[in-house]
Amino acid sequence: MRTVTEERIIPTACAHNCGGRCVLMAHVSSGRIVKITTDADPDEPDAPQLRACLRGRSYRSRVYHPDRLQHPLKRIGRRGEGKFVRITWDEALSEIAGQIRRVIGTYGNEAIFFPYATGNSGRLSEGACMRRLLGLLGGYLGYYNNYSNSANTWGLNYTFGTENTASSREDLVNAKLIILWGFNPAETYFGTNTPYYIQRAKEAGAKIIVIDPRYTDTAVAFADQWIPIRPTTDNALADAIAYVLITEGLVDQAFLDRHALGFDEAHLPNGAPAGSSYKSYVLGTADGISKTPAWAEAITGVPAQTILHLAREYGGVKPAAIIAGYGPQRHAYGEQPSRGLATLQAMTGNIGISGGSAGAFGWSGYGRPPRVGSLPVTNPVKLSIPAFRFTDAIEIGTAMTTAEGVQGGERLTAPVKLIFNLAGNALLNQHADINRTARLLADESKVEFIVVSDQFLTPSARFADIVLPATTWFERNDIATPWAFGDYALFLNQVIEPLYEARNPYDWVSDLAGRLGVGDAFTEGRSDLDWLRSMVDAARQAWGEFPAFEEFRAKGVYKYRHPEPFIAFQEQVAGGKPFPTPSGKIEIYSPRLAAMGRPGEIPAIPRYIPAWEGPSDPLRARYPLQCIGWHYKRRCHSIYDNSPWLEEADPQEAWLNPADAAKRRIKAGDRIRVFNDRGAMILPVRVTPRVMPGVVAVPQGAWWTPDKHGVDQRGSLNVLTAQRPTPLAHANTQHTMLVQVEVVRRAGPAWFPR
Ligand SMILES: Nc1nc2c(c(=O)[nH]1)N[C@H]1C(S)=C(S)[C@@H](COP(=O)(O)OP(=O)(O)OC[C@H]3O[C@@H](n4cnc5c(=O)[nH]c(N)nc54)[C@H](O)[C@@H]3O)O[C@H]1N2
Ligand SMILES: Nc1nc2c(c(=O)[nH]1)N[C@H]1C(S)=C(S)[C@@H](COP(=O)(O)OP(=O)(O)OC[C@H]3O[C@@H](n4cnc5c(=O)[nH]c(N)nc54)[C@H](O)[C@@H]3O)O[C@H]1N2
Ligand code: SF4
Ligand SMILES: [Mo]
Repeated sequence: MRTVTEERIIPTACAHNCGGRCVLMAHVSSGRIVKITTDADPDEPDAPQLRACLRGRSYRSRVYHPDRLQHPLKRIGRRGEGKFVRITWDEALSEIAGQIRRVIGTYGNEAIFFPYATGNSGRLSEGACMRRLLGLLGGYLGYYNNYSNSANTWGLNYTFGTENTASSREDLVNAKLIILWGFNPAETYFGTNTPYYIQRAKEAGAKIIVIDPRYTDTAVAFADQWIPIRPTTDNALADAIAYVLITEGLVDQAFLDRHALGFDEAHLPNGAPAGSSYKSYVLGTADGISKTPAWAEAITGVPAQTILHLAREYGGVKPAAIIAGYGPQRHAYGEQPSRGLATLQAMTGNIGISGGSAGAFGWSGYGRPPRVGSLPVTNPVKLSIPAFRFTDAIEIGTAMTTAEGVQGGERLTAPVKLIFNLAGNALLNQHADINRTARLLADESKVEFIVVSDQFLTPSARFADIVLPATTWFERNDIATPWAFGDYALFLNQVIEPLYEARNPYDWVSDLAGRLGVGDAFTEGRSDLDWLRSMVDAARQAWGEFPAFEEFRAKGVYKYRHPEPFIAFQEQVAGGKPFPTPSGKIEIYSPRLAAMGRPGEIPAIPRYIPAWEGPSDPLRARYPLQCIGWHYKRRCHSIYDNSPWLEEADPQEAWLNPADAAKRRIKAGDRIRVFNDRGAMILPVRVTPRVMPGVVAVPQGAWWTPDKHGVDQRGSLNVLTAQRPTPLAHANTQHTMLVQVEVVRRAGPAWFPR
């Protein structure tokens, strides 16, 4: 007779780095997760349910995936070849301890690096624990920036004096017009429930316009109008909108006079040359070119009439919000859209008011609520590099200087020799120019040792010397909080015992710390639960209503409630407080940027700069199509690429306009080769008018799967992207590339890696 064990329901969470974080309820029977459900609390306007999406709901398919890493591995073949043998944790940790001692002894702590990695956003993640340990051992080479929005944050800092420029989402309902500019929250969320707030605004009567080369899911769900635009040309559209606002008297001059620097000649700072204001640039006083809608049409592909109507609409309705995603800034000169859209917001006086907007949709936090703290880490090494330039640090080592973005010193004092790639796939797959990165990593005379912790043998893990099998959220306790917008905290309860030989980060790093003689300093005599308890105690000190540890744990979620929406820069605009820039104004003209003396790439005012590999690059003779990526609903970056459930829901395919397909005799259902000088990939095509002519769009995050000729067989976008950073922020430009596309009629190579 079959015994039926009672089903228990344990609160835990999905903490993928999609910007959201959602409630998961794990149903367990006989020690096995049999079902996942989600938030069943009442859905209240000031505390909406945190319902999981398809990805989170299929987390069970990750936990019990047949390819889960089961035990530690040690490389035996050439690096990157993917040949490993099974070893014990004891062997793995003594090898790692030995490598840490050797590298610190030979090269110094500055030779140890952690690439960007967002796979585990818990408070006790592998990255948090290992940074704490290495801090106790003298430190490691740090990084600044991220892969998400660094061109944007630099642009915002130079304009507003801070990157925390966003109002809270509850305020969207007060906007009469919302322009979603390269923003696709129906797929990317940017915080659980962002589409819900847009829906509320729509129901309250807001008109919604989407500006994107693709007719996105967001456009399908919400848009009254879709304006397709050529990638990299957003500033030309912004400049032409500004032209119409100026010439038709739609500028809020009183706002600019009070709050802005350098919009017009009368408000230029001392020392700025005559003719250098934004208005002079737009009207063509300085260069003889008026930035008219007709001028912008030729660049952007947006008809002049459409631009005229858009400008009249944005200048004629108040309050109106421009909500930009990060798509427009993950490009060559990505700092410019950040500053250009801020200038339009200032020109219409939509900053600091309810229903308006400032800057792009930020996630760095708008100052509320007090967040749950993290594991204390102190890094004695002060040197750091831009996150996106770690392969440059590998390639040129101590020749890397402030010119390549080194901070905290003039130059690197050691080459990168030991890498800890923990819960990340940006060692290879998510970083630009995979073929170049693979060549650099394969060279054992450069990086001497690579440790990877993951749940799967990802393309990055294949380049490891030691692979450590990681637990999933369901196998450990932790706390997670979302990007800025979600006013809540989640407790992830352990649901099942760790599978196979997978170990929790706090557990194996404590073990490693012991081997390196700093066990007590690392743990301070505390268990993982003790640390989580101390974080909750501190959160309670700062926010009296935060529940006690056991109560929080039992419930699994705490939702903060706020009586009013947060309006960014209200204190400055209504209260007369200065903006946190050196001049106290919104710096449309930035004296700090002017002082850099590189006006061609880093202008003092925002402006359209034709991109490398953009629509006017002569390289288009060989590679005529602009290729962009996007963050796809069926994956979180590369996570779930190996999930058959999600592949069935949303396959990996390239979008191509019917006109471009017809020119190349490509039909629906064909397989196509997408290629440029850096690489080639083969994947199925979706012939669709949902992408504008001249653009091919490939969802980013597929696992690199090269055949023996180096041609990727999966559609892993970074075989085509370039390791070329933006000029100011040193940020990634992974949406900027030119390609050619052809149909694949038969198997066989057409491309070889350099
Ligand atoms: N499902 C899912 N959600 C995610 C993630 C994920 O991997 N999967 N990742 C999360 C992370 S870490 C991040 S940083 C964010 C990323 O969020 P974003 O960077 O905003 O997302 P993208 O999809 O790259 O770009 C947004 C839109 O910009 C468009 N776009 C591209 N180039 C241009 C351009 O030149 N001009 C204009 N106007 N539009 C352009 C794209 O077609 C896309 O629809 O998403 C987060 N959310
Ligand atoms: N072409 C192109 N490339 C891009 C982007 C783009 O738009 N276009 N976007 C960029 C952006 S915005 C970002 S944020 C980066 C993201 O880059 P990454 O942070 O590297 O993203 P993921 O692919 O999600 O890698 C996370 C890894 O962690 C593993 N993992 C998950 N949970 C755990 C855990 O609990 N423990 C351990 N040890 N491992 C775990 C997963 O299996 C996965 O391999 O990608 C960037 N790359
Ligand atoms: S992937 Fe993001 S939106 Fe989906 S369940 Fe997880 S945290 Fe929520
Ligand atoms: Mo990101």
